[in-house]
Formats: sequence, C-alpha cells, structure tokens
Amino acid sequence: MSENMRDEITPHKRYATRKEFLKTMGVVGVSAAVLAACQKKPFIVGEDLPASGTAPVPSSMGLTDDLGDPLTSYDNVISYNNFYEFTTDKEGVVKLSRGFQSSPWAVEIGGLVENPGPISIEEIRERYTTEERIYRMRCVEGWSMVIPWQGFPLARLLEDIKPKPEAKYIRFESIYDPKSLPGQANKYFPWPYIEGLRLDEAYHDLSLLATGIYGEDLLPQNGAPIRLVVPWKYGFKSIKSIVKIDLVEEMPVSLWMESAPNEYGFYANVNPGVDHPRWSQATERRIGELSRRPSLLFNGYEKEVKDLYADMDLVKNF
Ligand SMILES: Nc1nc2c(c(=O)[nH]1)N[C@H]1C(S)=C(S)[C@@H](COP(=O)(O)O)O[C@H]1N2
Ligand SMILES: [Mo]
Repeated sequence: MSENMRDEITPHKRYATRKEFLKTMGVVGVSAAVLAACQKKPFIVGEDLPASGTAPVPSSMGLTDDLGDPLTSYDNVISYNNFYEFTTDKEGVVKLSRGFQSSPWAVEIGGLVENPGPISIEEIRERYTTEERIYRMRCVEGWSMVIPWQGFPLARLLEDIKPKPEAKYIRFESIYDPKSLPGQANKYFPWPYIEGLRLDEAYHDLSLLATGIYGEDLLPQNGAPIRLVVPWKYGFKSIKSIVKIDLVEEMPVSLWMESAPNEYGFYANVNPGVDHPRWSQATERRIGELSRRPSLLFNGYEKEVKDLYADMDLVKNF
C-alpha cells in the first residue's frame, strides 16, 4: 500500500478506521475491495462488529453528544438530507449531488467589513484549524440527528474580516447555479438560499463553520465544501455550500422567511413550546430510533445560549 493511499483512507483519528481494525487483527494483505470499504465509511463501534474478537475502542472516542446520546450512523448522516438546490426528496439528494463541483471554491466576503474579498477554500483550510464538535441537529420538520462535525468557530473568521461598528447581522448565501442544481428550476423558492444571524449569535462559540463530518471532508449532500452549523436553531439555519458572506446593518431576509413568513421566522430557535402552524414541535424523531422523544428548548443548548435572548419574547420572535 503506497503512502499516498494510506493517507486517503485515514479519517480523523478519533474514529477507529477499518484499516486500523484490520491492522489490529493482524491482516497483512489488503484487497482492493477492503480498501474501497475503508474509504466508504469510518468504523463505528456498534456497527459491523465481528462475531468474535475485540475492536479497538480508544478511551478518547467521542461516541455520544454532551447529553449521552449516540451518534447518528454515518450512513444516515450522508443519505437523508435536506438540500433543496438538488431536490426536495430527502433520499434523492445523494444521487443528484454526485459529481457536484465543490472545487475550485471561494467564499466572497463583503458588506460592512474592514477586510473584504474572496477567500479560497484552500486558504480557509490552511488558516483555520478544525476541531471536532458533536452537535444535535433538529430539523423544523420534526426529526433529528447527532452529528460529529469538523469545523472552526465562525468567530475566528469574524476576527479576521473585522465587522465595522455599523454591522448588526451576518448574511450567508449559498451557491446559485441552475445548470448544475436541478432543484433551482423550482421557481417556488426565491433562490439563492439565504440565511442570517444576529452578530452576537454569530460570535457565539457554538456557531461553527464546518468543512467535515465524521472526520472526512463534507460530501456534496451535506453542504460541501463549507457550511454553517448553528445547533440551537432549526436545521434550516445551517446553510450549506456557502459562496458569500456579508456583514449588514438590516436583518437579512432568509429564503424561508420570504417563501413562508408566517411559518418561518428569523430566529428559528428550537422551541418545543412554539408549534409550527402546521404541526407540533413538542417532540422529534431521532433518526435511527423508533419512538419520538421530547424536543428541548434551544435544542438542549439552553445553558449556553439563553443569555442571547434574555429580554426577548421567544413566541413573537420565532
Ligand atoms: N443551501 C441549503 N442549505 C440548507 C438546506 C437547503 O435546502 N439548502 N436545508 C437545510 C435544512 S432544512 C436542514 S435540516 C439541514 C440539513 O443538513 P444535513 O442534510 O447535512 O443533515 O440543512 C439546511 N441547510
Ligand atoms: Mo430542516
């Protein structure tokens, strides 16, 4: 096995890979089929365990979120997706997004900043060391996952681009390219996908710019090459495949606010006490589990973020 190949099949250390597993088991020759399997997915305890023998379980392995719930399987994370630029069919995104060109890629920084201009994805990768964050993701539709992201705090980027004093909000824009994004033929939605945060929300340490999942680069379906992750808000705030970031004075109007203002607000904090006009938000289905579970205020991050909304009416500001 060449050094090059070895690099390719070595995901983040915290996930014991099949390769490591095989090494432990004393397997010497590695077939092409096994290599393909290595590349396909990291080895997760609880899955694919051999009938006998011990799999390596490093004590540092983060296999749960901060509430003790297990990670959603890699297969589910990469095959059940909302990415309307491709299709509104959650199971259809994988196929339609295959071959999506996420390289070359640049994020254009503009608006009320001292340091505007494009940053290439290579520069981003070089400049910002990523860390692993295991976050719950709660979709407004009532399902949820626990996902291990690789990313860096949005605050790091903000420190570099330096918002001017007049900046009050940050506005994100996803790729607009109807030629490669079949879902953008759907004129019901006001493309491109737009999202935004208040500046103090953006500076919060939980707000992440993610470039990876499960120790590997983001796949197209998850928002390659770079997307936002704001775990205390409904999933739609976590905008994918970002091409533009602007600092602005006025509250940005998101794609969802524009298409259904009575259903989707700017804040979109997870709140089991405020129902969606068409369904309850009291419970959710964790993907991989059979029964529903109660949803948590701010998706379980209340301690961390409640101060951001101290004087706000969370029913009015939904
Ligand atoms: N550009 C863009 N970003 C998006 C979406 C989308 O359709 N387009 N869907 C959102 C919704 S509704 C959810 S729940 C999450 C899903 O992220 P995942 O597929 O990586 O789990 O992405 C969000 N970001
Ligand atoms: Mo969602």
